[in-house]
Amino acid sequence: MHIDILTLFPEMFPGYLNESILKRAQAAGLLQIELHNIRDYASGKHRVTDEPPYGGGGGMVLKPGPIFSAVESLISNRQSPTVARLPIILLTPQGRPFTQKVAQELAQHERLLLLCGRYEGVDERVRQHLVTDEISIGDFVLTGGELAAMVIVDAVARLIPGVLGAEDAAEDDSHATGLLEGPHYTRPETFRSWSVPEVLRSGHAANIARWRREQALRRTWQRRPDLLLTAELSDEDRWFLGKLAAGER
Ligand code: 6GU
Repeated sequence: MHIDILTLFPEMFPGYLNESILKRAQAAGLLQIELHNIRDYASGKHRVTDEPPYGGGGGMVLKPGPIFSAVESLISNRQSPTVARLPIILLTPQGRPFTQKVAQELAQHERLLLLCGRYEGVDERVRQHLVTDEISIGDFVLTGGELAAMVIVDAVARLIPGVLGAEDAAEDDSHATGLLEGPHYTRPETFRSWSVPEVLRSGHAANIARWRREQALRRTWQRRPDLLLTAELSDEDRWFLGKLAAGER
């Protein structure tokens, strides 16, 4: 997958993107990230990228010119099928909420373009005539879209086949199954008198799988009961939730 990121602050990115799994994904050729400074596409001696809003009211608004120029220089070949369906995504608190489902949807594309908003906002003509999608990472306000872009790159990249060690490692993730994940344990067997649950040391695969499922159901019921309304649940799951609700488990 190829991801172009347009930002006024490209230097915010390399520290995060060039470590760990994302570093390995890029080295393996599974992920290419290209950073583009919007200022490089601004005209005039001072390369101005933002101006006060028409009508007054303080703050600064990103000008349309540099953003259109930057995007158009990246997608000059509009005939290519990849470019025709290329998502051009504005990161903004007014966007649609980012979820694991949206990450899975974006992971299907060969290429993405992420446009980081800044200051008070972006000229409305960018929204109306350039971007194809707007995404927010939650109900809070950041100083700009850069952190949101990194969040999206991270969540999407780990869904690309081959990026995680075991191919199915993303399948049991919290949210991927519609439930939160249950607890994990590693060595030592007893730490400060606290022991690992017996079932995990039993070697009985079916019992372990059932225990993990029940722990995931329990944790979701305790912390995010809203998720149970849309999760895929078996009859056995519903029986267990019934016991939980009755205070019997
Ligand atoms: Cl995408 N941008 C900004 N500036 N703030 C946010 C956000 C995005 N998502 C949540 N808050």
